[in-house]
Amino acid sequence: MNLLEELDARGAIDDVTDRAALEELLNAGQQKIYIGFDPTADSLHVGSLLPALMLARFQRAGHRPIVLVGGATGMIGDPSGRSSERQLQTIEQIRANAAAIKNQLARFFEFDGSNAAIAVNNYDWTHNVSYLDFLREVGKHFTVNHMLAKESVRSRLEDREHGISYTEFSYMLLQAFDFLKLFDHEGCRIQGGGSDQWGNITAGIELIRRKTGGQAFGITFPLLTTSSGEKFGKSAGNAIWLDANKTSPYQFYQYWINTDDRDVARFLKLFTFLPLHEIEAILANPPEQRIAQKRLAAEVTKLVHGADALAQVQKASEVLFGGEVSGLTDRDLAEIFADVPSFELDLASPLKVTDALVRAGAAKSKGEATRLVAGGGVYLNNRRVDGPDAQIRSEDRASQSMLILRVGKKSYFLGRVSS
Ligand code: 383
Repeated sequence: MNLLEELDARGAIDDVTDRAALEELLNAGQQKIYIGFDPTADSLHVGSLLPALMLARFQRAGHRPIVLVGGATGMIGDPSGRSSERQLQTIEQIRANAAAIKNQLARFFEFDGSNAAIAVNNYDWTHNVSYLDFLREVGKHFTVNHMLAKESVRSRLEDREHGISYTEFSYMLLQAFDFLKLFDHEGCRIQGGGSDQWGNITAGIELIRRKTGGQAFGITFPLLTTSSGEKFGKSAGNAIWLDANKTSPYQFYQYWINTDDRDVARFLKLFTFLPLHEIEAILANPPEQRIAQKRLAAEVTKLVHGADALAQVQKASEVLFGGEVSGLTDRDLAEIFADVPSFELDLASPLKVTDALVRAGAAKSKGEATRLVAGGGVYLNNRRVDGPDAQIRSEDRASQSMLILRVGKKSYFLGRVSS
């Protein structure tokens, strides 16, 4: 299978310009391919994974990825796929965001060797181009008629209430200018992106043809939907970020674990580097074992947060199933047990387990608490409590200031130790 066939088999291609010629170009030798990311936030989210992986797949196939951060385009705002005008960001914000996402992107690529990745920022070649020069050199090659026909503009023209500013209307010219620059200076002939980028990418191909007579190519991948109707990359309305401070590795892992059975085959192909035959073998397991979801979550978490973080979240995920509660932090425990009742306790002096059970609301009375412990159904940090006289001491904390009480198989209570 050649690269495009492999991408097809993974469901990673929505559209390609002149496929036959692109296939020939890729077979002929090393090529450069670029994808742009605008610094619209201080972190990428899972929606950026597909483009990053697309570039990484080209790199693994021997080609050179160019990762473009849109320091210039981020100052304007891409209208593609948006139903309303964007708010302009401050220059400081854009700079800070650009630095943050550049770091995040770097972890997906090799920056050494014969097919090293290249990082660029379009601010570098855009900021000192004069308005007059731009209109003469770039604007002259586009008819407004043609620009109005692009989906990103057309949809906003139909919606008269929102409309589109002249600023956002001009966005496609900036992205076209980037492609021309990378074509001229880097010999880059391919641009990738999500299907929302089709209009911007083809604008660049057209500009290159008009200015140089050369042929450039575009390849887009599908924008994802989920079977459940929840937007891909959101959980209860919140974006799933790649920054561990915005979405913890535990929440990130859980997002993938919760993948619908109907989506898991598609996601394994799109979001992992696992060979297709291995994915088939994983999918042959009974769906109720959720082996496919666990593998998907493990692969993507490792890719984004690293092997150590993965080991930690896997361990944390076992805690809810009676696994060992050790080596975890307050933050881990607070996340794992976000949805269970919590209670305060003071361990300046030892506290009887039965008293703690009443405090936690796990038993209505001391009598009930005593019967629960005597029946062998009470656990402190997932270890069975011996008898009704057992005490909880300061050193029984599972993390800095937390411990876990459990009654029966599934009733958990999070204890917050005040001193
Ligand atoms: C800027 C300058 C270029 C080429 C591309 C750009 C950015 C592009 C854009 N992309 C989106 C973004 O940055 O707005 N105009 O949020 C998203 N991408 C990728 C992919 C996607 C697109 O970063 O479909 C999803 O992630 O293309 O929406 O010279």
